[in-house]
Order: sequence, then structure tokens, then C-alpha cells
Amino acid sequence: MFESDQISLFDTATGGARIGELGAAVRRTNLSAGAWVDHCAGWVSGSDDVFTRLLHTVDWQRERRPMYDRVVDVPRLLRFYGADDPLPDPLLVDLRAALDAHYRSELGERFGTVGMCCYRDGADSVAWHGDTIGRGSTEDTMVAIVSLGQSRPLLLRPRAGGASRRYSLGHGDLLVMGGSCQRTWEHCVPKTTRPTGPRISIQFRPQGVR
Ligand SMILES: O=C(O)CCC(=O)C(=O)O
Repeated sequence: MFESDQISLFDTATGGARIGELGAAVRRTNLSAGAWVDHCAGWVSGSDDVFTRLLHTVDWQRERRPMYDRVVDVPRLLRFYGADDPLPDPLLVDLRAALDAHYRSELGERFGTVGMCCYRDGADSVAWHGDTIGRGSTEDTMVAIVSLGQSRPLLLRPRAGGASRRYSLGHGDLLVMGGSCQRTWEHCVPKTTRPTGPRISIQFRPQGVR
């Protein structure tokens, strides 16, 4: 950790949301092939107002993509912010700074971009994939996810085959996929038929990782 980056428990400027300490609160699980996952339940507290604000004020984008012989709706809303783009809430700035303070020495660079997904209900989902459009296809890296709103499971499975793992991501939880995770494992958020409220996933990635 870099001293100048040190951040302890603090109030953000966002209506009482609080970011907890990382460190002992983070539980690391080593997966196979140099992949690992860090999990910190309840890292952010008091974030109901931020969640509601993001849900209603972000200019969420609907995307469509080709699938076989058709073009289909991507089953979630999306918004992407480049490293130099203004972020839609000061909490996101504080989260990125807190992640940098904790992970920068291990990651060797700062988190830059912020991607957000809005899962409106249980019909929204993301299929099995790794973030391999950019450098994650060839380099170890980290993707940090902060989850707000409805709890949804995030599943991970090794590309080489084998048992999957399940993390239930609740309101304010942090999950970081690290090491080779993007190229040796895949992750997904499956659909569910249970009554399910909205969830926002906020993903912090180093520049060039997509
Ligand atoms: O919903 C999540 O937390 C995962 C999002 C994800 O996998 C992605 O956008 O690549």
C-alpha cells in the first residue's frame, strides 16, 4: 500500500454512504491456474440513497448484439466511463481511490475505467464469459466489482472444466477477480424466475482491460 494513498473508514460526500476498511475484512480464495477471488461482504454501508440515485439518474444504455441470425437486446442496461470521464457520483470516485489504496502495490497500476450494469429484474443477466477483450486475455489483472441493490449470485467456473463456485453478491459487497481469473476462469450472473428487484454492478478495471 502506498502511504499517500492510504484511506481509512470515511464518510463519502454522498449522503452518508460509508466505505469500510479493506485488509482483514477481505477473504481471498485461491482458485486454480493462478486465479483468485477476494470477497468483502458489506464493504459499503448506507448506500441506499446512492443506489436509488444511480438507478434513476444514470443515462443507462440499451445495447443490441448479433446472436446467430438475429440481433437481440443485451439483457441488462450498461454505462461505461473511461478513466478520464467524470463519474456519476462522488461515491464511485471514493471507491476507486480506496481500491487503489489497497490493491495498487499488488496490481502495479491504478484502477481506471468504471463500467456499470443495471439488472432490472431476474430476467436480466450476463452469460458465461471472461473479460478478455483487452489485456485480460494475456496478462494477469484485477476486476473489482461493487454490488448495490438486490442480491444476485455471481458464478465462476474454470475454463479447463471442473466445479463452479458461487458468490452471493449483496448490497454493498465487494468482489475482486484477480491473477489469471479473466483468462482461465469464466463468470456469469444467471437469470432467475424468483421475484427480483434491481441490482447495479459497478466494475473497476485498469485501463485496457475490458
Ligand atoms: O454483474 C456483475 O457483477 C458482473 C458483470 C460482468 O461480468 C461484466 O460486465 O463483465
